[in-house]
Amino acid sequence: MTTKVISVSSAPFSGQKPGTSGLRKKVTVFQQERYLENFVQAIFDTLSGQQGKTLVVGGDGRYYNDVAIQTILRMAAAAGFGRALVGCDGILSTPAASAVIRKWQAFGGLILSASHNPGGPDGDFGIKYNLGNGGPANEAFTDAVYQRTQEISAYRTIEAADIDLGRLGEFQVGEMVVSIIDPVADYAELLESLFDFERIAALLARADFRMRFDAMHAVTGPYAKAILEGRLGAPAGTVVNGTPLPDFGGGHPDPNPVYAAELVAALADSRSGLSFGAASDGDGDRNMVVGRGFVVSPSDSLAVIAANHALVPGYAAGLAGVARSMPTSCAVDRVAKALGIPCYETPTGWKYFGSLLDAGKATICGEESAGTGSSHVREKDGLWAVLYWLNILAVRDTPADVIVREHWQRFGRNVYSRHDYEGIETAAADRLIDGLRARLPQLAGSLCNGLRIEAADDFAYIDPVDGSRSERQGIRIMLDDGSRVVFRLSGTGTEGATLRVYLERFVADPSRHEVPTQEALAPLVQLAETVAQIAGITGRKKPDVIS
Ligand code: VG1
Ligand code: CO
Repeated sequence: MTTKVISVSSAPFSGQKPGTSGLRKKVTVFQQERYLENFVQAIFDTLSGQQGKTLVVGGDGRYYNDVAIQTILRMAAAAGFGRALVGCDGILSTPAASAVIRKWQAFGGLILSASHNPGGPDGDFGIKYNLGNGGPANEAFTDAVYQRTQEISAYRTIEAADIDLGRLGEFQVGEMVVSIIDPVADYAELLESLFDFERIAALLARADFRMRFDAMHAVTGPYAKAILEGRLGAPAGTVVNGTPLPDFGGGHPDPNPVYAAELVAALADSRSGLSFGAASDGDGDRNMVVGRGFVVSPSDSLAVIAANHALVPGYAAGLAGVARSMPTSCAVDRVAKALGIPCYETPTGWKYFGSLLDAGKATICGEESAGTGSSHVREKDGLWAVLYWLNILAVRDTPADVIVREHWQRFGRNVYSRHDYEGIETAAADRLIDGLRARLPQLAGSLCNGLRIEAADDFAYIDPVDGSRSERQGIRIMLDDGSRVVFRLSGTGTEGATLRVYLERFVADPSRHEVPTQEALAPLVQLAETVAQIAGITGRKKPDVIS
């Protein structure tokens, strides 16, 4: 007997436009009747050929994850999917979802996460669709989904009871088979194929090496425990805050020096006995790497990872190329030059790396926002980056801070920082960016606060594989000494606007490498204020978060 598909009449909601990484809204917005259903239906309507195929479903465990999964499973059955692979308890980190899609050759996946945004009943929820390559859908797809949300008149579902997400095994939702899978196994196996687990295990067993991994009560807890404390034998307690909580313990699961301050403080305190620290974000795709009293900047981390690839089994054969998002520092460009490989510069968001990875043009990619990853999946991958670092530390037997300092000695230092102004009025943020855009022609070639602006533009990108063009991806002010100031508005926030100001200055002279970052960048901060009138337009005198 075939299960009856029920069509429920609906009407469009405004604003269902995916941002940098999927649709993110307050939980209360998603809880409106038909809101989630409309968006999921718009995705399914944009697909073709899913009949009988496999859909991967999982999320970062935040509040509303379980409710959304049950709804999605019924709708997936109505849309004709033959099978759904769902992480046990609804858990799948973003990189693990990517790995599962690839390994089982699924048609695609729905990942439920608002990543680094806070969770809980008053927090944020999010959803994004990943394609069969395991990577986030491209702009053409997300634009089509948005179009569809604006004209939707019904969604389709079936009548079926909720299933128990906490039990491994096979279940039936209408005609569709649901396999509840171990969320860690496929992913752990993949990482084990890339890194020298024996050497890492030996490092973790040393009495003079102690590590702490802060999972920030988010999704990486079970993964880090299984891999670090399980397969690699790190002492119990290496992973802290390792149980995913629906509200992340009230915290902000963003691994940066502000929101992971405790970890940074522990590494700065010699009494802790710690030699290496790491953390990851809500959905497990970001990473933070901390040495003794030393936070590794994500842009430097990307460069170090590329420069040391020969030490890591999965990459020892060489890198096809590297890629970074435009606002990410140019440190990795210098490594690519030395290696004689191409370096691609893309707009912000992992979706732009997918086509480079698929085409074999890049092997390693990264973003300044603590995201690093490689061709092993099509997402950034927090634990991957941490294991990569552990592999380097194990082979070089050198502390993390020394590795970075030696890197600067060899390549020079791209001093870098990002200043975020959060929750500013949307109208003011738009005014600021529009004003900058209008002044671009005058800025290029001008002298400002005694600094020579060589070029100023609004970054546009043409995908070298499919030729698609993305415009208005960030205002760049480039100085004649290679320094840069970049302005863009966040596409992941849910309240007002967040202005991101990215500052970068190249320092070749080793005797100046230890100058404190904010001090070295002070003239650029002033320049940003002068050209953008941040205080004047937004009323903010200083940023909320400096990373
Ligand atoms: C931010 C970061 C970007 C990252 C995106 C998703 O976007 O800047 O580099 O790809 O978050 O990361 P935005 O538009 O707010 O600047 V995650 O870990 O939230 O999926
Ligand atoms: Co994330």
